[in-house]
Amino acid sequence: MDVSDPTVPTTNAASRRVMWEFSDADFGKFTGKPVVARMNNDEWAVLVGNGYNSNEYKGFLFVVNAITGALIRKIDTGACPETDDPCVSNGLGEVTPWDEDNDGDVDYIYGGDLRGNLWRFDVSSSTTADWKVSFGTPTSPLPLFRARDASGTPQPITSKVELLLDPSTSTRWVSFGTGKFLGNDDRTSNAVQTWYGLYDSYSNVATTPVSGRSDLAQRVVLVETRQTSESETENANGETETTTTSFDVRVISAPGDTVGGAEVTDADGNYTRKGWYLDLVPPSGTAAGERIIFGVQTFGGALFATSAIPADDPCSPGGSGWFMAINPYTGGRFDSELIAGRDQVTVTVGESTVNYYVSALRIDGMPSSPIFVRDGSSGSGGSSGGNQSGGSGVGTSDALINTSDLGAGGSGTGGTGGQETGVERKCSGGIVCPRLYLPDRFGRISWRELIAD
Ligand SMILES: [Ca+2]
Ligand SMILES: [Ca+2]
Repeated sequence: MDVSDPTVPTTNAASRRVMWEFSDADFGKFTGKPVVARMNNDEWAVLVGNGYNSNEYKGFLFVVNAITGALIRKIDTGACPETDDPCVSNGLGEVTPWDEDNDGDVDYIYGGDLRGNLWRFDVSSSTTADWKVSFGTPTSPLPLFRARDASGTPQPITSKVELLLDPSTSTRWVSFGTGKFLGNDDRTSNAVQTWYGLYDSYSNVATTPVSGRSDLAQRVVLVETRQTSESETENANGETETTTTSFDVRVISAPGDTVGGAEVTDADGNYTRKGWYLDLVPPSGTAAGERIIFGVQTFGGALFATSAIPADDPCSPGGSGWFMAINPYTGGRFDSELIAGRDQVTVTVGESTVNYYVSALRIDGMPSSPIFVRDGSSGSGGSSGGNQSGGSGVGTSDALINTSDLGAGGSGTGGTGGQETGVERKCSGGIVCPRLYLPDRFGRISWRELIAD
């Protein structure tokens, strides 16, 4: 639609606004957001996965001219990319673009499908006919990776894939979670779902470069426990009242741990694994239906995800989930107080005890995607100059996370800690705001000089 003029035409508003309409037999039901980006053929395009329940039940990437609505390219990922018997309903979800050479146009596009395939599309050529799936052959394309649980069952990827660059190695990483919440059966599914992080520096590979979880370092939820905080306030009569607030927290393993501690790199920093994975299962080992359906996000050098655990009752909108924060390049916990105000968790390792910072907070009501808001008024040191001062500080900045609550039944986790204690505060409308201490990477982190010649 052309929305460049904000006044609504008095007549024929729709036809004067709508520039084009595109449909295709291989379009299904979209659940993600379309992406508008500039392509290597010098055209602006809309990028979409074909969604679910399309005619052929296959996964396609569509590249449509954003100005005219003409189809530029439709890339078929194949009905059953690997031996997949029986071949069942598939479809490509929301896609994420990547500009590899920093010239402003898209070179790779990533997306996941219902059968656990993580696809990378190569659109780096200026010739659209050359755009294709990066791996395998055009007639027999292969994914970058196929997400499967420990028993080999494919894990659906229905949420956004996050892409990021490791600043210490300049290696591109891709992270995503698995699980779906689309059909009636999904509510009661206790299938094990997983959060993955893979590096991707592959070119000219004819096969699937990451063959399975044996290529990856395993992380686990080491501890899940309840912490109780007491805060004292004075009431109107001048009496001191004690409020008790409980938080469920998690500690996630990290490289070097006895359990879930496999290294991703050797002592020289060379990769010994192709990434990491974290099964969304509590330490008891009993899966509770936890899944990632709102994608993964980076912010301030950390990787975040919310997971959802639907309530069994189809008449209840409630459920719960976890807000989790880990190191993008190891999948492990941070050895710093990232989530503010939570006590450390003491764990017995062999004959000694170790204190770990928490990696996750439980949220009542299934949390949707977090929204990160920098709270400049209460920085805890390090970030002196706001937006223009450059990103070289080693201090920390406070950030608040708004995790809006999907379930009407949930009332937010605790949430009464109050802003003044820096723990967590309850926003209006059932929104939970954990407070973070993040590495200071909010300022200018790179620059580019533009010269007109
Ligand atoms: Ca280019
Ligand atoms: Ca480019």
